[in-house]
Amino acid sequence: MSSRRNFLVGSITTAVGAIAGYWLGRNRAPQLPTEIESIAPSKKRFKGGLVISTWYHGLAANEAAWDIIKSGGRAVDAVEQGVSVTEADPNGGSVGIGGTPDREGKVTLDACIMDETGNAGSVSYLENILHPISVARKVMDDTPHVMLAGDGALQFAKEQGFEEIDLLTPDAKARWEKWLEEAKYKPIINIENHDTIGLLAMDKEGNLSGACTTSGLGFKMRGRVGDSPVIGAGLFVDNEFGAATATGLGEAVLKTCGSFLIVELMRQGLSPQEACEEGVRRIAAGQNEEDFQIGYLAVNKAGEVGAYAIHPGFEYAQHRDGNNEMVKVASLHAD
Ligand code: SD4
Repeated sequence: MSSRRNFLVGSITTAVGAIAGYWLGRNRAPQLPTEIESIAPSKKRFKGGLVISTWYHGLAANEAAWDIIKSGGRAVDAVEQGVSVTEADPNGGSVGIGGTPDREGKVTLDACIMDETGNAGSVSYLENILHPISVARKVMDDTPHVMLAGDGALQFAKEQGFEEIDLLTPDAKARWEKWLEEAKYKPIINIENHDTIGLLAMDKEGNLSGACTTSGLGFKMRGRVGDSPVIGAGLFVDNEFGAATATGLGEAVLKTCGSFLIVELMRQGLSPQEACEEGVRRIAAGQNEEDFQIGYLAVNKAGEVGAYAIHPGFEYAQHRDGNNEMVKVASLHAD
């Protein structure tokens, strides 16, 4: 009896194992070889120092970042200082003070930072703090966490000595009041809604870091968080291969893990330009991309830079070899 039961249990187990094995085998993606030549980090290493950042406000941000890089400082300090310039500029309209508010008239900020060790910190839905990037840096350096949100992020910021201030400038308030007249919620390509700063820097040790900070989509729903504070979406750094950042409609970047995808493509051997183009194509493949803008910016360890957008209009600022200048970016659609 007992041997019959053992036999039955054994047979059932074998049958279930065989079926599971069949299905697993059938559904499993082909195994990648454990060693892929293109995954070896490139031997070409750039050591001249380099700063790149999204949009025109990147010029001023790059200068502040370059001050740190040129004197031999760390890339992570450079990216924090760089984007702090944009956060403190009340005329920007999309980052820090002066940022466009949400539908309720509240300015809510998202920011993240990632260093050369793969460490990362982030805040989202943070109100009343001038420098969300520095709070994100504190989250990275002084807590065991990666991301703090909303009231908890504000509480942490205050505990760390950050002062609360009103971020809604008269200009931003006027934009909101104008918007309330029709209260239409439609992402607009390139203008008004899109001006996040994503800044990537390579220091003279050849180490990479990145920062990304924004007030997010103008007139967003209260509580809405975009891609910019999400590691792997708005920003990703892999110090062996490269770094990438995103600007534009965060939902599309979130759904494709945009910046991680681009860095991963560089890891697989693509150039920064090829990787950004593929990242944009990946978004365009699944969505109605005529209606919104995405811009990607990336750099690899060799110091090669790439950028690509869905629509014309995206540009980035590049500080290299003593020159800080704007570079226009090619796009998928000619418009
Ligand atoms: C967001 N990606 O919150 C941000 C907006 C942006 O340039 O990039 N603007 O979706």
